[in-house]
Amino acid sequence: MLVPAPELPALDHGKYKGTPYHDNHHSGVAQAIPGQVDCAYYDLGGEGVAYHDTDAKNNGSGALNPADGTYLNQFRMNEGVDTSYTKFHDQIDDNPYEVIHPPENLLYVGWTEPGEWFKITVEVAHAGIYSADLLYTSNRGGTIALDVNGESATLPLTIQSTFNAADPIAWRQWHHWNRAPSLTTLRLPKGKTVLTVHILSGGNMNLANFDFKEAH
Ligand SMILES: [Ca+2]
Ligand SMILES: [Ca+2]
Repeated sequence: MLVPAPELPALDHGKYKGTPYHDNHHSGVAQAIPGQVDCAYYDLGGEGVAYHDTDAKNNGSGALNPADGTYLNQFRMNEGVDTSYTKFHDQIDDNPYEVIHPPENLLYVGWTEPGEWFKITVEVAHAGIYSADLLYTSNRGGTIALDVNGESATLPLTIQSTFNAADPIAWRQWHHWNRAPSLTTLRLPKGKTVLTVHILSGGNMNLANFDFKEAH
């Protein structure tokens, strides 16, 4: 849903202290639009700056995924946002009850709760209207919303439930992947831009990535 904006909000470089994510395996270059924007590479800057999470613990990295020295299990394990990755053993994220199969070892943000948010600095090739697909799971549905440079840019976006009663394994309801086509359309300014992903209601979602394409 497009919300007309009389003026594109510009990024206030003096105000926002977050920076694009980087580590030894991932460059600090802002994720590019058009293109796929991975939620797990939300910005560096910590609680209250780059994100707000319900608890300071990462319930995925270092917890569900024990700290064993591997990159994926220990990914951002000391940050509050809860992150995990897709697993194909035992038909966890490669199961017959999901709509699509995600890539293996794909990092995502999970354990989402209403009121949580995280920011991602992106680099937009040119100003324009973009549509975004979302790769996600949601075992009971919910709503999210996006800000652009701190200004509300979408109405609440309905995330369809991926609950499938046919699945005999209860915990796997968190692993039924789907792609929401053109979940939203939004206007983006050219250049360095900060997106904020807000969890509004429902929670219990796994958010892997938004795929931004220019809308024609
Ligand atoms: Ca947490
Ligand atoms: Ca959380």
